[in-house]
Amino acid sequence: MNQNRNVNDENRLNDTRNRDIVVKMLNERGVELVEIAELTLDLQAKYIDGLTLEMCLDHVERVVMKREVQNAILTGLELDILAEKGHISEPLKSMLMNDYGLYGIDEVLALAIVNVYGSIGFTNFGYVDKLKPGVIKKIDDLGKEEGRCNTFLDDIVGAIAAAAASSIAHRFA
Ligand SMILES: [Ca+2]
Repeated sequence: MNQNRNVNDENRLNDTRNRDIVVKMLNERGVELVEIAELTLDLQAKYIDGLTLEMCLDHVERVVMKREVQNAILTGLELDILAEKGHISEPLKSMLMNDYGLYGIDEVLALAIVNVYGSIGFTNFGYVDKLKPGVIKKIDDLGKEEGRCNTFLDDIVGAIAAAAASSIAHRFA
């Protein structure tokens, strides 16, 4: 019993520490959590009266506390960064640097985030991926700059927004 409690405490500490790491990584890649919350508000405002940006930010915070989400962020952003540094071999290097349309693994990785709140998340993610609202457009434009790779970042940010929207939907269901 005691040992289980220690393991749980330790896991919680790790999640909090990794939360700080992934938020810092997102910031360094040019994304603030509040910009993700704006996407979430966009997705959910029409369904929930009186939904505020603060409430959306609160749910974005919950999403980035989840280990599956943290692992997907760590992996995806690391690949973008390694591609920029030239530390990835061909043919993957060119696919990542040119955001090759048929690569598809950026979306697959993002599904690990969307999955956390079940099937509602898929619809929201599809919507964000198609319309490219707000910060997603900014990320895509930045990614087209020479030497810059945002192949994973756009999908990860869209997926966090979609997962937060699903978390809100579950809360108000
Ligand atoms: Ca992408």
